[in-house]
Amino acid sequence: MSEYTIIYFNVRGRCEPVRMLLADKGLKWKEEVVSFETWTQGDLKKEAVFGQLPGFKDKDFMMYQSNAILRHLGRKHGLYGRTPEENSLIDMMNDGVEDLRLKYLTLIYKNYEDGKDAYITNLPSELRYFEHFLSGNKYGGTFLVGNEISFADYNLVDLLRCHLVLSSECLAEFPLLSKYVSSITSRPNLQTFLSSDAHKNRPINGNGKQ
Ligand code: 0HH
Repeated sequence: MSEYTIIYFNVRGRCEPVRMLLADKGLKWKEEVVSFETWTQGDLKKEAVFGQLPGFKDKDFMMYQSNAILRHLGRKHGLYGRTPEENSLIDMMNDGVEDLRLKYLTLIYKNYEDGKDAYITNLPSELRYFEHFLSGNKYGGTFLVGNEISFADYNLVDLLRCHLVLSSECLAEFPLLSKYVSSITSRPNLQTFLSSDAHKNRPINGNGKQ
């Protein structure tokens, strides 16, 4: 029986990095897919700590907030660095991913038609920070921090893959980020998950824009 359950809408959204982490570690999970009707008519919204999903169950422990879920799994499965400094750098990079994700989600849900061209034009100035940080990794930049994968890597790779759908050439001028995405997505378990129908058929966002 799987110990984990993801409670979320039928989107990749804020849960695909969690799914990527679980799949890469060979862990099983259940999906409780929440429909628009269930969400708007039932009690789930009232029960959710901040009135939003995703929710996540670890046996009978229930929690919310996608980045807290990533950290929870990071702590449990050795995906949070080896030293306090590595822990903090992983937190720092995950916060940077969240900043970019919020900009991406604002474009998708609030300003897609009017804002897409300007967003893509400005994107190199956002991605440059990640390229630069990878270039400083003394182990060669296979991972953001140190020489092991962390929860922040799944989060960044997912967000970069969303951006590649938005603008297929967006990594062309970033050799390290390009290599980073292809090396992480070639990890056998992750590659299997990313080529599964479960992943491919799940919409990226909830409004059909991508
Ligand atoms: N800080 C939170 C986190 O990281 C933010 C969660 C959040 O924004 O976990 N949740 C949104 C759904 S994520 C939410 O609960 C965006 C995907 C939208 C998919 C379509 C949703 C259709 C459902 C009506 N939104 C619902 C709400 O706020 O009532």
